[in-house]
Amino acid sequence: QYQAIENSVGNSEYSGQVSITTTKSGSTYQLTDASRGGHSTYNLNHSTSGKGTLYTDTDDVWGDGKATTAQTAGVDAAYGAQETWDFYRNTFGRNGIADDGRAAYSTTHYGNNYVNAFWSDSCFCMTYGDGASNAHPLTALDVAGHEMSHGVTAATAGLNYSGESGGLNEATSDIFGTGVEFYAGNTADPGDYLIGEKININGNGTPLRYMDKPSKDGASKDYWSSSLGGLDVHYSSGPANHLFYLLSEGSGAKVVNGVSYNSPTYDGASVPGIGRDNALKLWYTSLTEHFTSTTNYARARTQSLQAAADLWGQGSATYNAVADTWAAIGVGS
Ligand code: ASN
Ligand code: ZN
Ligand code: CA
Repeated sequence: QYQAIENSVGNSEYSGQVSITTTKSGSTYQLTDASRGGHSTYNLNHSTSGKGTLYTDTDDVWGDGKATTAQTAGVDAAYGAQETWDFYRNTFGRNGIADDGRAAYSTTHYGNNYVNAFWSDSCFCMTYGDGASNAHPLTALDVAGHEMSHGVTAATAGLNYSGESGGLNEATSDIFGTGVEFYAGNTADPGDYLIGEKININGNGTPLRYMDKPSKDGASKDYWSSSLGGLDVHYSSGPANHLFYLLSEGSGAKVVNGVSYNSPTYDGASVPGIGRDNALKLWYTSLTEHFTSTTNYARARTQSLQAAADLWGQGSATYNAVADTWAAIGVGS
């Protein structure tokens, strides 16, 4: 009675026309992806409680690319869940957010003018607001990957969401949200080192955060200092986001997928980078095998160097580049 339909067409708001997997039940289609644990996407229709209703469709062509059509946010959310699942599975061999094959579920159109999106461990689910004037749902790929990565952190290191560990928790979500965006290779939303560049959260088209130089947002820090832990976790994430950028691309000026970056270092010395794939592998290995709930920046340095030793050997060129990059954000020497 139920049949998985792969290569269904979705017209998303932020990622163009995408391929999604739906389920045929009788003569209607449901936004349930049986090929990825059975992830389902629901429409809260502006409620703030419950699950809402499962998106259904009669012709299996979903959304129209416009935020004013309710189904469109469902397409973006389903696509984000799909690409996040595939990123973790194909990059790290991780089988779902908790590595147990279990799907999360996503709810869209939460409340009114709600400018946020969030993961909750208690429901093992994602919730998306519609943004200011209900005009810009927070369903872009990097936001979806960011939020669901909070579930991965909770299932692994469990970084406490305050102080320096909270900044590392937030950075982990920015790092893997960015990993999801690059992984998807979507031409309408190509990979970049910006967070939230598609959702117009500031009303003037600027991104929410910048990984090459976090201070460009006016509040995040580029480098570690002893006062870092007193900041909001979305600002104390700055140095670790900066570390990830420098590991991926190296310091100085660079253009990636048409976006220009210029990344400084703490002492002005340049660092070469180890490539984005290695940077992601380093952070994932650190998160899942070395970090704990109380890891701070100093411990993240030594723990990630243990991960680098496991991956590439102590004293290897890659290991040494990782050590130098921690110094480039003001951690260690
Ligand atoms: N969007 C916010 C975040 O992921 C929501 C939250 O739960 N703090 O950091
Ligand atoms: Zn977050
Ligand atoms: Ca981005």
